[in-house]
Amino acid sequence: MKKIDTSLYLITDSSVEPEEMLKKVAQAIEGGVTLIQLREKRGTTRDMIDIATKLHEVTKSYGVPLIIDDRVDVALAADAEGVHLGKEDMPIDAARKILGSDKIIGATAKTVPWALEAYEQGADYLGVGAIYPTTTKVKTVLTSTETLDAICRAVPIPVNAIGGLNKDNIDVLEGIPIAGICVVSAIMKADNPKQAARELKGWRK
Ligand code: TZP
Ligand code: MG
Repeated sequence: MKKIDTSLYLITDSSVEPEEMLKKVAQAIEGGVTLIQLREKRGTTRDMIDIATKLHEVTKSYGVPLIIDDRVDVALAADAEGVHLGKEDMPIDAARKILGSDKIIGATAKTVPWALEAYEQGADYLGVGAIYPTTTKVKTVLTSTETLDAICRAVPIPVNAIGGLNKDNIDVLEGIPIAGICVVSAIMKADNPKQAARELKGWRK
C-alpha cells in the first residue's frame, strides 16, 4: 500500500481565478494541507494542462502531492502524482494500466460495495460523501456517517470524508476511523487560507 497523507486534503475551487487559486493553495499548504486536488471544470484541455502545470510547480516546491480530478491525460501531461476518479470517469483498472503502479489513484465511493470494488480495482484512497450539503458545484447525494464508518472498516486503504465540512461541524466525524477530510470552501473561500487550514488540522488532536 502506498504511503499517502490524506489527513487534510484540499480540493481547488473552479470558481476562483487561477492566479488567486495558486496563492491560496500555497497559503493552505503553509497551514498544514497534506494533499492537493485540482478540480477544474472550466476551459479547454490545454487550459487545464497549463493550470495543472503551474499548480504542480507550487505543490512540488512544498513536497505535497498533486492529484488531478477526472483527467488521466491531464495528470500525465502535468506529471502530477495522481488522479481522482468518480463513477463517470475512466474505470480505475483502465487508469492503472495507463498510469502504472506508482501514481496515486483516488476514487469516490458512496456505498460499501462500491468502496470494495474501487479497492479491488486498485484505488489507493477513497473519498466518501457528501456528509453535509455543499455549496460547491458538484453532482452528489448525501452519505450517512454510518455508511462512512462502514466503508472505513471495509477497506484497508485511507478513507476521507468530504462534503460541507468545516471547523464548526466536523465533530460529527469523531470516532469514525477516517484517514482525513477533504474540503473545498472551508479553505478556498476563507479570507485566511493558512489559518483555516491550521484550524481544520487540529480538529482530532
Ligand atoms: N464531492 C462530494 S462533495 C464535494 C465533492 C467534490 C464538494 C465539497 O466541497 P465543500 O465546499 O468542502 O463542501
Ligand atoms: Mg469526477
